Amino acid sequence: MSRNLFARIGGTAVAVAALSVTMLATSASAGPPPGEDVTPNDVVPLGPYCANGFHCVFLAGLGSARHSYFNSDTNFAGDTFDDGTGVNNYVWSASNSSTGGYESHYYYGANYSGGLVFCVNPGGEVVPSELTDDGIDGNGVGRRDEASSLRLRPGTTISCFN
Ligand SMILES: [Ca+2]
Ligand SMILES: [Ca+2]
Repeated sequence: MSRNLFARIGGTAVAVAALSVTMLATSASAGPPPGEDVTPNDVVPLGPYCANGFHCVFLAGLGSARHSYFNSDTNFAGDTFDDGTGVNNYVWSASNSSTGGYESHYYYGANYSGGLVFCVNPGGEVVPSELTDDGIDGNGVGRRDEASSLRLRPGTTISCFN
């Protein structure tokens, strides 16, 4: 059983609460019709729990222990969440607050090797329930506890989490 089980359960509860808020906010502001002028906030929506311009990863659910990347990062080894836990092969969720239109692409290995674990569009997020997990960290199977590097990519045709 994970040594972070309790932290992760707490994070999941926060994530569920955040999702409810997000859904309410979304239904209350469906956005302007096509062709209508939009405000800057509509043009560059932020991802949840992630500061303007950053690409964020979390130990458990969104809003749990976090590490914020401003640029691509070739190796998560040695990086830590804000509770001190290591990031490498320990990411359960992610959020993208890029202001330059960059997608967050996470790879199984260092230096963007080993294939794509998942990617997140600007203003988007992925929560733990959307990612599979075989229970073994860093073995290249499943999508939780697998990310080891992050590459920022300008808009691609790859389908990413929104
Ligand atoms: Ca690093
Ligand atoms: Ca695994």
